[in-house]
Amino acid sequence: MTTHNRTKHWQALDAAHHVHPFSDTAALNKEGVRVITHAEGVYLWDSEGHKIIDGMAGLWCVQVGYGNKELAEAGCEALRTLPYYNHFFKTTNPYTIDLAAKLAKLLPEGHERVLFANSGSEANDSALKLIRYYWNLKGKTKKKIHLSRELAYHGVTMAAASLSGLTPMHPQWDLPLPGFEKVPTPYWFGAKANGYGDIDPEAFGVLIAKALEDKIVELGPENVASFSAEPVQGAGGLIFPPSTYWPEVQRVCQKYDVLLHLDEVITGFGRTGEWFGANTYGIRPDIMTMAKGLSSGYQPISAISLGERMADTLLNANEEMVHGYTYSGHPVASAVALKNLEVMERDGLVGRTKGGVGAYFQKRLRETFEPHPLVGEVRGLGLLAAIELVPNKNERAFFANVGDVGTHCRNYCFNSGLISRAIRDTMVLSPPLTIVESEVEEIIAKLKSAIDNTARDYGKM
Ligand code: PXG
Repeated sequence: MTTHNRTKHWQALDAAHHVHPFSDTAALNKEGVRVITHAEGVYLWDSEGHKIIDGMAGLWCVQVGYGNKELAEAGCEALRTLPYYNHFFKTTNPYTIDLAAKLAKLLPEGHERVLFANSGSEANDSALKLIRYYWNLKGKTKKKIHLSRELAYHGVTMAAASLSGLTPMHPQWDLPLPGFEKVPTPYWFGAKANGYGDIDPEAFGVLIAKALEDKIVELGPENVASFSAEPVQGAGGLIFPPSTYWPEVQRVCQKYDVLLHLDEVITGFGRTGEWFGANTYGIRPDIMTMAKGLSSGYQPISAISLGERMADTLLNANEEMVHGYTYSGHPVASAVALKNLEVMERDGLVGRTKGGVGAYFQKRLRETFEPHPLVGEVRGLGLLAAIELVPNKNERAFFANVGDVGTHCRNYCFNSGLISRAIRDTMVLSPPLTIVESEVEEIIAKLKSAIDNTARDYGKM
């Protein structure tokens, strides 16, 4: 078969049998999917032989880049030695033991105990169950409401989607479930457009934390179980909170005895230049969830870590904890995740994300895009960045048809061989932590060309 016929063959079979996540199946099949066949470093190749630079590290997860042989070999070795066994029958395995111990060393202070699951959604679902169990054990059985934020993304299970604050995720499934309440997001760039006036970032951070406090008081602290949040909101548009926000949130949660759940699914494992977003912002969570970068996406695995307070209560209940998955702590996934953390540590990937290539990435993005007529803000930390495309450069207002300009720009990126995500009209980057300066330059050049073309098409240049 020729390359092109091979692509057609795969596209036809995919259209006939494979239902894609977050997709309009009929529209997708009309357009035809792109078949990704292999990957190396920061590059992907499709079945037509096109080379694509992956500015998103897959779905914000491939920390060590593609094609890492050490991770592949660790997985193979586990597949040959112990392809599967569970932890239910008073049993364990060396890979999962070593991974748990390694995590205990890397996690924020007090987080010594971990449970495993297979995705970010499952980890968050599990976290909410553990929070309920905690309050039940404490005899505070009225504490049932789970708070989270507008524009939050916490996954797609019934509970994780209920926790999510991206409203299009709800109506198809009659969600959110009862007992899930939302509070505002500390999205300063959108503050003016969202009716908060011309407020400075620090005052805005305090105001939004106060809205959490007001909500807790309104609902009655005796009814509020937890507050869940991403240290930096990812899929909601890369929202970096003002410096005043997290200290205030921490104080509010403590004051009203509300458990603080940090969703580190994107921010974990070096993304912001520290091992966890908790380190970056000085947050002391009661419970944390992580996935993605834990295995660099090479295997599906996630984890839930318990802070001291929750661990002491849950693990000294003197009864069976009735929770766990067939694949909790899967030996192959554990072996790959362990090797991933060892490689990240040995190669100093977190340090280079903060001071080395991460600092270079931030500086070059700002130099290139801050002066651009279509750009309202460039924000970022480590190897995470967002570029707001706006109608009037200095006004912090959005386009009327939210998402059109972003999608237009994203299409230019795709067609030039760059994967960047458009969230509303915000262009987002989250490349592998192994990226080098010349690859940063390639991403910037392609994105610049896409933004220039978009600006011309919309009469802004
Ligand atoms: N929490 C956060 C903060 C996430 O970003 C999840 C939980 C759920 O993880 P799983 O493994 O169940 O998918 C995520 C996932 C996007 C995009 O387009 C983002 C995610 C997933 C799919 C698409 O930005 N994040």
